[in-house]
Amino acid sequence: MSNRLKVTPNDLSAFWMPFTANRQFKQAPRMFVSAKDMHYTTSDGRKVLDGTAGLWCVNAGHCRPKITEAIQSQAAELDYAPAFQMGHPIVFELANRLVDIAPKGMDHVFFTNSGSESVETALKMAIAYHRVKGEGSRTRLIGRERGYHGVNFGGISVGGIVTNRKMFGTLLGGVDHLPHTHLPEKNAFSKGVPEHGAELANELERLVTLHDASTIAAVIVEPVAGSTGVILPPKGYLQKLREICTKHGILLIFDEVITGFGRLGAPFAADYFGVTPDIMTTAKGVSNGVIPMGAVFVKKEIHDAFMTGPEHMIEFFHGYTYSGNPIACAAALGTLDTYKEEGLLTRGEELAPYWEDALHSLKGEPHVIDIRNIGLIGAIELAPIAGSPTKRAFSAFVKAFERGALIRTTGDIIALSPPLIITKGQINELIDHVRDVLRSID
Ligand code: PXG
Ligand code: PLP
Repeated sequence: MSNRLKVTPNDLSAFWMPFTANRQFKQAPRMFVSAKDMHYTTSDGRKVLDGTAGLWCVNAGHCRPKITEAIQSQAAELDYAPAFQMGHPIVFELANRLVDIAPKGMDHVFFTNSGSESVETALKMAIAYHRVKGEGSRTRLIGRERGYHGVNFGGISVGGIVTNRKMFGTLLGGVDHLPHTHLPEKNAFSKGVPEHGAELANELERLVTLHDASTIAAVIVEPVAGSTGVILPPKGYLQKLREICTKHGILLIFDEVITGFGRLGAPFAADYFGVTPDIMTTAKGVSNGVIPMGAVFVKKEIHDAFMTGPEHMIEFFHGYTYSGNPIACAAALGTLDTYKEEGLLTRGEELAPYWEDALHSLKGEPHVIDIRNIGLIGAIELAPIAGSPTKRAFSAFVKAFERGALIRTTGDIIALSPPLIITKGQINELIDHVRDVLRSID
């Protein structure tokens, strides 16, 4: 074992870990040291089946050769080029390749380095768009309860997860929220999109009546809410939101950071649901999670609205040092090649029925109060331990890791989202691990 694989607890203190119970982790660390395809290897040499594609990002599986080679050769050829007022060829190539697979009409791409940055970019674009169109009073942003849009100030303001908001002061002003669409009393154990709740989209009409359309810039929603525990849009809900936005001149932003790049069995959720937003935020799967990258897709009308004024002037005062970083672009091109060769952006469609049956076979196991699924996403909601919310799911997570499966938990919900290369045999294996874990926890 190399030196860097040997860690003692004293070595762990300097790194303040993100979204982690630091003190608990550092007493009993869980470490991965390598990965290949569907599996990680732990620091004590065990193989762990990846049931979550890392953090919903490693859609093509781990250490895929096309991606590794693309990064290696790009690093040796052009490591960095300034992102502002300069270019390099592969960022243009990548933008074109992305537009080729994007929903029709989304003709332009703005690069970021994460989902959180994609969200900030989209919100700023929406507000600035109305201003360049002469409607500068449209500044209000509408999010949704239980929404997750990353961790920056715009994202937590439109987001609806109280733990991510309450510590951070007054957030952005001029934000309102739609109700979430989680209706377990009507929709528990639905297979795929639930029947009940489309009328919740009409709440947007209520907000328009309250604030007036002339003050509202955009509505941002996850087509399928991931981070908050997999909440699906009721049948017809997204279509209704689209209609109401169009009627009132409000931009519709789909946050496809999780749903983008094949997760639902179609390239994007916009394709899956047949609803095209005005702006679409992505990250994660765009570069298989290997190098940080995000991409915001924009309709032609929005992009073109900025392309006025003197030609020597910057049109949109926004961008990141690493927007379109050459190595991230190489990783993304290697990722798109891998998706294409292996048909991964639509593979979930074939596997979804098998996935659905496997997941719903957990109905009736201890603690299970709901099961939800769509594409290659699954959620198993557990009854919380009275007085100790999240504890039951967390012990399921630790037990699963010990048994050889990586699952993800949020609240008392187990969320599953394996790499899109998963086999039927591995689906069985993953679900069997979860079943055994449910039978073994308190
Ligand atoms: N929007 C959505 C819809 C997301 O799911 C972000 C924005 C932020 O992306 P970055 O790259 O800034 O993290 C996300 C990220 C989980 C989990 O286990 C989910 C995310 C990230 C980490 C963990 O649910 N979603
Ligand atoms: N902070 C300082 C002091 C900077 O100079 C910059 C960029 O030049 C930033 C923050 C923003 O960094 P980034 O472009 O990587 O988001």
